[in-house]
Amino acid sequence: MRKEQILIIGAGGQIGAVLTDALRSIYGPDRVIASDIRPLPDANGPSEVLNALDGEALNALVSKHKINQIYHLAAILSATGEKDPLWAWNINMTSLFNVLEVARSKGLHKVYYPSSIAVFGREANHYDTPQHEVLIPETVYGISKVAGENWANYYFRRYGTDVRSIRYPGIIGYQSMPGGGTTDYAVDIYHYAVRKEAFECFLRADTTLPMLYMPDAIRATIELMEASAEKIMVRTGYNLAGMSFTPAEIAASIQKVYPDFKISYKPDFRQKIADSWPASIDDSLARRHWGWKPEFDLDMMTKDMLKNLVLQYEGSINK
Ligand code: AKB
Repeated sequence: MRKEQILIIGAGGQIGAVLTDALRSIYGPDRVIASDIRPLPDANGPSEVLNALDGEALNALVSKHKINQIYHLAAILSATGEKDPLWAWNINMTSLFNVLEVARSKGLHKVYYPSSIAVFGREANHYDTPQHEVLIPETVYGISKVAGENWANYYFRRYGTDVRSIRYPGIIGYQSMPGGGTTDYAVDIYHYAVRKEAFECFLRADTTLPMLYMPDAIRATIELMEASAEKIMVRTGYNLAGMSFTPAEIAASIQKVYPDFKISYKPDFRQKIADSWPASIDDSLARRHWGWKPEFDLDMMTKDMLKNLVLQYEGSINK
């Protein structure tokens, strides 16, 4: 076991819940402190209630648990952020500054800060969007991620704070639900399929977006954080790709397993957000610098999602 003391902020969220378990199996349950704004229901290790906007509370928690690594996963995502832009900006930026400041002042080993494909806008190349691309995002979430990446880079160059980041595509997993994103449909659709319900999609049938299956996302995050520092040559956020598909293609993939599955389309305000994002991502620097390689394609993910969701729904019925 390594002597790391890790704090996860936003451990009740879609990625946080799965990452907490993965890190506990590597470092040991007691070395990973799960925190969230609400009490965590069935924590398999130490947990704390933390409002990431409260810098003093964060400082106290870092001292109490002798934390030397932080994974800062709390954020307001693209769709929710558009409902109240200034509120979303305040949460995303204040929480990041609190984390960067505690990391700088206490000399933490490492910080993980997730970025997103939302950093890109219409001016970026739509296909195979390169790492170093023009960044003019159209959502407040995207603006906060561009700013956040730049602050991460600034803290690294100015203070040597070892902040690492990935520009996540849409993340799909069976263990937890996303909340407030534009790519959330790609999780919901599997739940509808398993419940044998028809699904109404809030994006057009032909909207291609970059996506990643949860096991690949967790592995990428841990591989990035465990790579030796000299390999991390991008200190903003690494482009990362898994697969790209449209709602029609994910529905067709589900229909290979459930031929009767039905989908209809009723685009809402999220269509405009999706249209401003890339269809596919060039992640060659992540591959070259720290060896990133995705494992799951669409059909492999569909089989795994459906298998696990069936087990989950059966388990909840039998409880
Ligand atoms: C969202 O849809 O807002 C997120 C993201 C791509 O960062 N899933």
